[in-house]
Amino acid sequence: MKKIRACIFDLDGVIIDTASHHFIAWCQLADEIGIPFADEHNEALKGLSRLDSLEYILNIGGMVLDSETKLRLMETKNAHYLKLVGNITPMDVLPGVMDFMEILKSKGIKVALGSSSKNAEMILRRLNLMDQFDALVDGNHITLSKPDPEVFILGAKALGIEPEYCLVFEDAQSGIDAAKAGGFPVIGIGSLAALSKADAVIAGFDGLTWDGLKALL
Ligand code: B16
Ligand code: MG
Repeated sequence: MKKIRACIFDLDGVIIDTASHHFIAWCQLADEIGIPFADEHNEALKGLSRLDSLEYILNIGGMVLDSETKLRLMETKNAHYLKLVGNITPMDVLPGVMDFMEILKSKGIKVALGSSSKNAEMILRRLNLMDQFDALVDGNHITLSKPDPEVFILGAKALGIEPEYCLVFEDAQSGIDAAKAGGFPVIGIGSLAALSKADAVIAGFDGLTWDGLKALL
């Protein structure tokens, strides 16, 4: 394993549990347009862009819509999502994330965000986390979404460090595939069953040390 010189964090489901807010918002939208959508689709949806997520749901219902209607539905989903995240505070940062970021700082490891979300900056501001990142790449900067590696490649470029030295943290299958496609080592955050293609899987950052991390790779 190459020496790790940078870490790239996904946002939703890694730094904060907004993956569940996205899922609830999509469930609300699916219900409004009469498409049955439940837990079994949660994993597949994680990490996909807003448009790819909508297409996934429309496909379940065998529904084909024009682009204007799709835009309207994406706005409705985002309004549901914004309502759900309206009350988040720095207390909602997942356990261990802040401590782990401090460890990275003390080791001189660069840190970037690699998120599909167009709401990423707003969420980071609410969490008071903007200062923790040397580079931010989100849904507003990319043309191809996960599982394409673009988001991580742009993150590595912004940090000036080659992918093989940038460790990605991801909670989504699409994100693990994206990291692998770009030549990044990747740690899955969540369950081994869902993220088996990662180099290692951990439940979260709580208690994670630098030596513990190295032992995983
Ligand atoms: P938005 P991540 C992703 O963020 C979410 O996992 C995914 O559920 C969401 O559809 C996507 O962002 C787009 O989000 O609608 O806010 O632009 O996990 O890549 O940080
Ligand atoms: Mg995620």
